[in-house]
Amino acid sequence: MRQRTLLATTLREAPAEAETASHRLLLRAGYIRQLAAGVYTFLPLGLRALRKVERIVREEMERAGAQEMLMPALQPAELLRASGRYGLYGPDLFRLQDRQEREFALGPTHEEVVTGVVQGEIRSYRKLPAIVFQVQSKFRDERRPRSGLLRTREFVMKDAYSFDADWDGLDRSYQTMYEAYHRIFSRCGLNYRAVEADSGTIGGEGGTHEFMALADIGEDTIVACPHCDYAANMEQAETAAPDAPVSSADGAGVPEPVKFHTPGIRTIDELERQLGIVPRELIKTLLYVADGKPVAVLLRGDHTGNEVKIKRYLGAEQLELADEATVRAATGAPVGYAGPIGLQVPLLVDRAAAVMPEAVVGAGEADHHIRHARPGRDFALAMTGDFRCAAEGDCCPRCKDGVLRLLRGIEVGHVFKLGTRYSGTIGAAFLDREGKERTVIMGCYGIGISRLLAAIAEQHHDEAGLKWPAAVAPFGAHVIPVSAKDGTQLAAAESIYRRLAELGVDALLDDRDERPGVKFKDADLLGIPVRIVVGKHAERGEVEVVDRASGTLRLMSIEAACTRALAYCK
Ligand code: 9G3
Repeated sequence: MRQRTLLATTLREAPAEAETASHRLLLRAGYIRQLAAGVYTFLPLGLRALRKVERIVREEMERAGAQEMLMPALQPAELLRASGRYGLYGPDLFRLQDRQEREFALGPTHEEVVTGVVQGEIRSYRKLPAIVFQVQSKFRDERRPRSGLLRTREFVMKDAYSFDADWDGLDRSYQTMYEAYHRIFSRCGLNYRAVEADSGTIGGEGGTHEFMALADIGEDTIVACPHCDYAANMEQAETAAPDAPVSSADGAGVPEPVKFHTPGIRTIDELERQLGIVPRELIKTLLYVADGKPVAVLLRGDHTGNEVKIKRYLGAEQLELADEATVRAATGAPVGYAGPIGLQVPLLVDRAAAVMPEAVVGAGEADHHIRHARPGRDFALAMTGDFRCAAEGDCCPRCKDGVLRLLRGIEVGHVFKLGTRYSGTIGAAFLDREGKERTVIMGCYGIGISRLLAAIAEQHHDEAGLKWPAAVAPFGAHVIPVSAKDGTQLAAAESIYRRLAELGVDALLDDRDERPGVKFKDADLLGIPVRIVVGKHAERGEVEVVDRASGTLRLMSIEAACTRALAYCK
């Protein structure tokens, strides 16, 4: 394409609200433009890159045996009601009415729709397994859209769904898709981890994995062991069972609990700064409300409560920290002084707290704490479990050798074993080889295509601009005549542009009447991986080949330069 016609103006700087690199650079380089909060236009450059990502996804989905289809964005509300999700997602769901005031939603995902469609097409075990996928816009009214394409209210998703006759079949489909995801993210040049995850609100009975692009601005925290391949989303990450209590079994050496005056000392930090009590010597008592009922969670002072684990243990739908009034009502003490001794609410004790020989705890009375509280002696250990977040430095719960590290990630893919969560409610059955009716076993597999493009940009840029991996770059090469006036350079650039087209390299020719500095600054912003600069050497039939990622520059013949550019596209 000729850059003179390209619909893309580069900006000297991005708007103030653009904090992340991909947001700033995709705007400055003319890839996207914001229409509304979390709603973006893909200009030609952005769409070309998006299409490159889609092509990789399609190729790997088809290689995995999935068939592409396309479902509507408009979904009748009664379909979402049938699966119980019309209310579940509340304000996140875009709702609208048609001219007869019939209720619809703009599809945030398509489990219900695809189950109904496939039910109509598959009646016999002979048609199973089946995997279908689509690449389509999804709509979710995010409370806080942000970071450009990383969190939008309309986005492009590849969503795939597998249908099997039994659980073994689902395991095979899941494994096939899991491996396809590895190929997709590798081909996109992404630095990513597949992590064990929590199935959250989607339901389903099986495992689930998330694919996380490593990035400091990532919203998710990953726990990873450098020694074995254990990696999990922080929400789900197990913690190693602590060593058994070291002190004598009956704690004979532990004195009776002693209350002491701690006026105005309400936080762990103040206990440490004013009384020298370190967090590891404490057991903190967190009050939660689970489905309306107060529960106390006891954790060692330096640990953090994991609400996904607590919720799962209690089988609770709703879980939130108790407010001040609830803490007072349940514990008789203000926040900061709640303690386990004599507390009349269920106690969930994290394993690491349960094995402490003794601890400082809140006294359940304003301005007082208690020393020498002993788990099991002074308060019950009826409900002990893993209720804490894994922490940097924990030993790996799998190999027990590695020391866990925390990484930040952007979720770009998520694969789920759904089981009969939708086929059971929407109804998708088949006749097995004995003619018996059975419910299909499903899996679902998502990739945020537009988010993936932004994640790649987050990992591939420098202060001058984007640095696309060749596989997703909007053009295969950038041909730049240095002088817009020099006939030799222009002619050489034109012939290179034509030669590249013959070789099948889709190039961008900077034919603009601009100063060299402007052309090079823009080329740095656009981030096309290889640049052929046609300068004064053109008289001798030589051009510069510049590698955008490394900055290396090499002088070579025009033919060699074209061959070199072709090599990038392989
Ligand atoms: C909704 C709304 C938001 C949602 C969902 C439904 C997330 C919802 C989870 C998934 C699960 C899988 C198929 C591809 C892979 C991911 N946010 N999820 O179901 F109504 Cl408003 O989308 N879907």
